Amino acid sequence: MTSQRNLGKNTQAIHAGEARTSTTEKSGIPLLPPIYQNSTFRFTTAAECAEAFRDEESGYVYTRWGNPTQEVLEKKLAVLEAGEDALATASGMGAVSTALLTALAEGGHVVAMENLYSATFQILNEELQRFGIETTFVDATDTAQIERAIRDDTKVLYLESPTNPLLKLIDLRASAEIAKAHGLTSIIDNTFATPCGQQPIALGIDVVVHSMTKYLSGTGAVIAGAIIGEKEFVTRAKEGALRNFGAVISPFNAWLTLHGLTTLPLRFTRHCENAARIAAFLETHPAIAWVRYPGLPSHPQHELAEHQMEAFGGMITLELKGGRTAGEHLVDRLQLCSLAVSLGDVRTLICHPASTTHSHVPAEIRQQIGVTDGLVRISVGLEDTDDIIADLEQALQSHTS
Ligand code: LCS
Repeated sequence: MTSQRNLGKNTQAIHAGEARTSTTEKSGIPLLPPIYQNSTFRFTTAAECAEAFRDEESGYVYTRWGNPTQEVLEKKLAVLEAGEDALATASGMGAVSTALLTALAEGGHVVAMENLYSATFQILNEELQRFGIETTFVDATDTAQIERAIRDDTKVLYLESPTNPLLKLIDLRASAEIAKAHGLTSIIDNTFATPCGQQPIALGIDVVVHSMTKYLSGTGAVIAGAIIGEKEFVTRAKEGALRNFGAVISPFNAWLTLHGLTTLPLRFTRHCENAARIAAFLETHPAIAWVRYPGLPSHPQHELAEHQMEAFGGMITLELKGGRTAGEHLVDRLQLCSLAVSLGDVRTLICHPASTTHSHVPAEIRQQIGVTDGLVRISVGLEDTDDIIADLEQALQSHTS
């Protein structure tokens, strides 16, 4: 495994975690890791079964506790995110909740970025509150605000960068240093950047979570999530919150994600190339007030993006001059791009966060964090860029003309 960490990203995505030697006496190893679509495992003796219960490393017992297909995926994820160990989960929210439940104890306190995926915001703002765990939301683009919000009982620093949907960036190295100095567990949702766009663990962050529903699986076929971090944390998550609360990934979804991951670096490069061209086109369009893309020099934190990101991703956010009406008009007229939530798909997906992904966030908080009514989010797909631009152009023109 150690040597796999020195390989290139494409090689890691294809080979890491996969068997090179046969586990049976027969020769011929399946080139694709097989799918173990079973809930339980049979033992031949009581002693063998008891041993598997005593020592978890010694064998598979029950798929909620572990499954060979899931474990190949987890080994690949750990290598790609440069973490010691990884855990696959049933969804991105399964990863977020499992990571938080593992890092927190009764009555603790969280400092979190104010602009987060809406369900994560709800977990922190509502669900955990019910158990006496408070969260202070700050604009973590200003790291001084993180430091100021830390209390004696703070246990976790929770971040997203780039954020959903505003593509704000947080200085991860500086944030990780603050967390370390105060003994906090730092957690980042790396869904938008992927391990190809930024490597938070190498920048000092403790735990990475993902919605693998997005770029990591890549084809829009699964709901899945992941946690990557130190072995001690991942083991606690696996043997505690994941197993007992039950957000385990199904073998089939683990298998689909595993194969999606093999093309992640290739896909991500193309997502980034397409997004860069489309962002530049949109920025010059008269119907658009502003465009936000970390790779554009006009992004307020472009310098930080260049410093901490290896690639700028496939997400673009823009504000239409005509507000909500113009936003609805745009999405109604698209012919190639799809009006859909989610992101990281091979297809270009466009959504209107105020009425969809962030509709559960109270209007005044939406306004405060910048999720305005004219905001449109584009997840740039892998189609030919000229075709995406032509579709956007005709949809925008029919409104302005
Ligand atoms: N984290 C981020 C940054 C997300 O964007 C999402 C879902 C999740 C976690 C949750 O992942 P899930 O449980 O759905 O796998 N984001 C969505 C979005 O922007 N549109 O639809 C879903």
